[in-house]
Amino acid sequence: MTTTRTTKEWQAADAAHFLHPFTDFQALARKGSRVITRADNIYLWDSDGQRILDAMSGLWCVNVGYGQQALIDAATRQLKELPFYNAFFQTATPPAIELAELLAEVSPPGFEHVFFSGSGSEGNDTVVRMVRRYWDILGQPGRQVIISRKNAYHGSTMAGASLGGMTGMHAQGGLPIPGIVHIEQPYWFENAPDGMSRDAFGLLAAGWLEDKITEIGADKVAAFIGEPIQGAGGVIIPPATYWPEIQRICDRHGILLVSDEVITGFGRTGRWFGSETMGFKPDLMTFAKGVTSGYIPLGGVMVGERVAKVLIEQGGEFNHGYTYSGHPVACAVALANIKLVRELGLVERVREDVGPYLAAGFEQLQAHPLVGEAQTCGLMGALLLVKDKTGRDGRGHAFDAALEVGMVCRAHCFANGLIMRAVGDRMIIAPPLVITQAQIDEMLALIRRCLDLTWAEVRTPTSA
Ligand code: PXG
Repeated sequence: MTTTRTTKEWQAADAAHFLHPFTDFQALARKGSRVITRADNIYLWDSDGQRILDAMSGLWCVNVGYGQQALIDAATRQLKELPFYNAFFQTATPPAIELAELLAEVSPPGFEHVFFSGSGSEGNDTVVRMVRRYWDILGQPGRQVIISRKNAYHGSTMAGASLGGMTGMHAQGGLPIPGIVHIEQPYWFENAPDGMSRDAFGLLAAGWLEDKITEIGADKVAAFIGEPIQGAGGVIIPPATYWPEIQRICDRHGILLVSDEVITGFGRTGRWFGSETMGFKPDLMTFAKGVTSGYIPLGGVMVGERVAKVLIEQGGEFNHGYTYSGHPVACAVALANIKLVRELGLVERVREDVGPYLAAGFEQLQAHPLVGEAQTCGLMGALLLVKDKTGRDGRGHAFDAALEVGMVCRAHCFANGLIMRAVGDRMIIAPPLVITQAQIDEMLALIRRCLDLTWAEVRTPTSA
């Protein structure tokens, strides 16, 4: 049980003992953490009693919203029945077996097997181990290199951060580890040459993968990994031509294709998995977050037929696994969560109802003087804040990064009871999939107010 304290008391204890992730510890200690004490549906409350609309689903994970009794009951029942047993030494527990079965059911055809981890980062560590082992078993141990993309996010373990393309992370700790290389991302605003359509740019950007394969030699490349839509990188939605072309390139060179579905899995884009929305068929899919709606940690890798067959039939022992691979309480919560997603029809709802409704709302925001690009896919969305909207084929020009316009906007969001993330000058949202049309209206009104406040603060005489 936690005690009841004032905000100041929480902040003092927090600063004294708790090292937060991705945080300048001293700066936070000066300012004091925002302490979240409870939540319901799509709303949070902080220790001062302020209500906040959570347009980020916690951290891209609380897909069914807060306070779902079915998940709470599933955890309670399982904690009483069997709080832990492992899956090593030829044992298993009923929730892990049933979840493996259900995951195979909701995954695209050809995914009949799963390897469980405790998080998305661990899932991607498993991916690295598994793809290298795959080529090893096939007698091609030279195929070691995994190609990823700049600005990708694949986690914060040594392998996860190496697969990721965040320069700030690589700068700390001697990363990436050997055998991981990066190509440019399919970000039209930054990377498309002038005069090029989005679709033509999608093909150009996919071609960078083929260039890299040629440079390294296909016989050295194990796999390509990508998020169907880059999440932490700023909700970068690639042109429709991009992923099918990536698929063709991987097929042509026999390279494994890995879809990191940690954010895009379990309905976020209007299909069960983002690779289905983006039109490609991966060999492996990493998942976490939405599998339990974040109520309890769980991750893993869906293993497609091509890899599963080799691992199972020719592999012998795979020397890899975690204490919490298939944790029974986490698996019980995931089972309840996936059943609830089905019962509430959330995947179809995102595709046919709230997704299109959000898209229409974002289209109207496009007219705001600050908004250069407003894009959504399902219930992921990004607003790019720009200095002006003319030139460069209508893309306009970015603000000077030193102005930190995204952070200005984020501060207005916090002050107005809205959680929206800033990635550079991209303002991003990923609200719970249970959000209603009326709640989307409420969220859009808050966003508009915060854009107006930001505009009033940053507009200059030269701004259009
Ligand atoms: N893959 C992807 C695509 C992710 O988004 C991970 C792997 C790692 O998952 P774990 O469970 O190990 O954290 C993630 C996590 C942000 C932010 O700032 C995003 C994530 C994590 C922390 C912050 O948007 N995504």
